[in-house]
Amino acid sequence: MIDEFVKTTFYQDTDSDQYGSGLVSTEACSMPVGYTTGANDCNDLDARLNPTTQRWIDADTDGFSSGSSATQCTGPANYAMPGQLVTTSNFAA
Ligand SMILES: [Ca+2]
Ligand SMILES: [Ca+2]
Repeated sequence: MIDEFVKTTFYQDTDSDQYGSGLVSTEACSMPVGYTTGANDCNDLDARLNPTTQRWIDADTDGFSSGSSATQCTGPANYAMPGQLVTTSNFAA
């Protein structure tokens, strides 16, 4: 039996990066404008920050990346987004 009145929880997506903050949620049959299905945005005020954010490892914090990267929403202090680092020969944006 199909229940046509099943509601799904949607989470507010303030920065429109398709990841919700989890702070504000609503239940609806279809996704409201400004909402999304996930609640895994570590910063819902900055569209550059979400679980697919690529961070470059700058182990010695000299502003140059070692060329290694990790994809995660929040990162340690020695991880930086491409725009925060000085380009080096082994830096691939
Ligand atoms: Ca978001
Ligand atoms: Ca975000």
